[in-house]
Parts: sequence; structure tokens; C-alpha cells
Amino acid sequence: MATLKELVKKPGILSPGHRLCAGCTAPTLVRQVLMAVDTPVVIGNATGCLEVSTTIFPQTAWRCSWIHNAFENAAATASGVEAAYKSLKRQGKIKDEFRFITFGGDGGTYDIGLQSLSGAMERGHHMLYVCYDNGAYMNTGIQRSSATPRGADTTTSPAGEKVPGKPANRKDLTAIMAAHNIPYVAQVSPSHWNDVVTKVKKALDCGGAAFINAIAPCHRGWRYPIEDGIEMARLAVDTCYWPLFEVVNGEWKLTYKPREKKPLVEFLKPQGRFKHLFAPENEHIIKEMQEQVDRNWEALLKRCGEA
Ligand SMILES: Cc1ncc(C[n+]2csc(CCOP(=O)(O)OP(=O)(O)O)c2C)c(N)n1
Ligand code: SF4
Repeated sequence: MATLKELVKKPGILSPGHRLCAGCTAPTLVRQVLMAVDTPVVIGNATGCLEVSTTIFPQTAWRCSWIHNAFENAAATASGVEAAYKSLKRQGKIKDEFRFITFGGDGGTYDIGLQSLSGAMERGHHMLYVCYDNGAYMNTGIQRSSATPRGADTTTSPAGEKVPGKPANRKDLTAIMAAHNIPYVAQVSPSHWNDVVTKVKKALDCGGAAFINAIAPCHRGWRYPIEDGIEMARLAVDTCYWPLFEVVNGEWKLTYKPREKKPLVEFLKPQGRFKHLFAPENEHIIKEMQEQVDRNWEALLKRCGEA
């Protein structure tokens, strides 16, 4: 594994000067993912903040082949490109060893693109799909998605007198992808760059379909100070809200165990989207959210043979 000093010297595939918000963790995560790439790469991109902000016509921030298609078929498009590549390679028309990576936000992945992602993974295309999960449809103004945590205030689950934020729990997409029995599935956080690079290398070299789910804090939607994005991602990991693990050929393995599991409030408190939960009448929701995190963590420890 290269050192961070060596990795930052690599020519960036995602150039500076894109139009994502200052302090957005999505491009940080994308850069970490791309640091693991040592071959030519084709990037697929579902609609969302990352896509619209990096490709404002006639400019692009991508120094590689890049393809966008509608929200619901980014994975299908990438799988078609990968299949064409395989054919051209067989015919001797392409000599280079390419890799294929698709990025999608949680709206494009958990919700609208789920069927095409499931199909691409099930067919076993040699491609990696990375979901940057900022927990809402941020690009269009912070609407709830099935990745939005319970209790969050969004424009379509507004916290008020009658409804204390999103009433439903979030979907466990990483487990759904693991249930596809593909060679590689993992969960990562940009607060742990080394873990990201290591897992992406494994995913790209697994020989088949791979999925990585990454937490990607958004200060616009989560409402925390702009400069605290990576700290927010770290708190998600240390409270076990967003555990780091991988599933290699069906075998679950924890890749990071916080020395001290922090209480969930440390992750919730700095975020404006949870502010209303600290009113006395809503405190029971925080308690229930903590219980949910504890249950998920215990179940994960068991799955990973750690309990
Ligand atoms: C089928 C379809 N429905 C709605 C839209 C409008 N739209 C564009 S981006 C977006 C939200 C994307 O959310 P997410 O995938 O979570 O990415 P983020 O913007 O948060 O990075 C929506 C609803 C669209 N482009 N296509
Ligand atoms: S709205 Fe959020 S996810 Fe989108 S670019 Fe800004 S900080 Fe990033």
C-alpha cells in the first residue's frame, strides 16, 4: 500500500475547479476512490450533485472517459460499456486493461437506480459501483430518500408540530447488495482514507461485480459547519451509525472497531437536521435511534464472528 504522500502525488482523475460546494465530502471521497486506480478507467455517473457539478457544458472535471445516463440506468449503462469492452478485447481491438467504476448518490442508488444496479451486479459485470450516501436528494433541494435516517428534517419530511422529521427507518442497502452474493461488498467513510483505498483496490481486482457504500456528509442538507465534513464522517463511524466492514465472497469482516463506541447523540447534536429531536417531547426518538444502532451493531459483530 502506497503512503498518503505518494498517493497525493498521483495525477488526479477528478480535477480541481469543479462546482461542488466548498467543503462537500463527495469529491474527497471520489479522489480517495480514484487513488486506488492504476489502469485506464471509465467512469459512469448517475444524475446528482457529483454529476451536475463536474460536467457543466462545455467543461468537464473528469480526466478520463466518463458517461452519464438517466438517473435510473447508470449501472445498466456501465454494464453495457463493460460488455462491449470485453468483446473488443476478445477481438484484439483493445489491448489496455481497463477498469469500470460508477458513482451514484443515495437517491440514484437506493431508490431510482436500484433495479439497474441489482441487474448489473447479478449479471456479474466486472465493475465497481460506488454509492456516495449523503442521505437525501441534495441536488434538487434536500428531499428525503430511503437512505435518510429516521428523524431527519428534510423538505419532504419536514419537522413540525405534527411530524418530528422522517418517520421511517433507513434502508440497509449494503446488506441488500451483499445478498446478491457478488465477490465484493464493503462500507467505507472518507474519514478513513487508507481503508477506502485498500477496499477499492480489492473491489477492482475481485474479477466480478463489486459494490461499495460510502457515507458522504453534506453540510447543506445536514446543516453543520462547512469545514466539519470529515469530522462528521468520523463521528458516524465512531458512534457505529456507519460501521466499516467488507463482505468478501460471502464472508463478513469488520475492518475497524472503534476503541470506544461513542453515543449516537455525538453524531446527531452537531447537525441542524436533527435539532428538533432534542426538544423534550421528541427525546424518545433519540433513544429509539440509539437502540436501533445498538441492535444493528450487535448483529454486525455476530455476522463478522466478533461476538
Ligand atoms: C427519473 C428522474 N427523476 C428525477 C430527476 C431529478 N433529479 C436530478 S438530481 C436528483 C436528486 C439526486 O439525489 P441523489 O442521487 O441522492 O444525489 P445527490 O444530489 O444527493 O448527490 C433528482 C431528483 C431526474 N433527473 N430523473
Ligand atoms: S449540496 Fe451537499 S452533496 Fe451537493 S455539492 Fe453541496 S455539499 Fe455536496
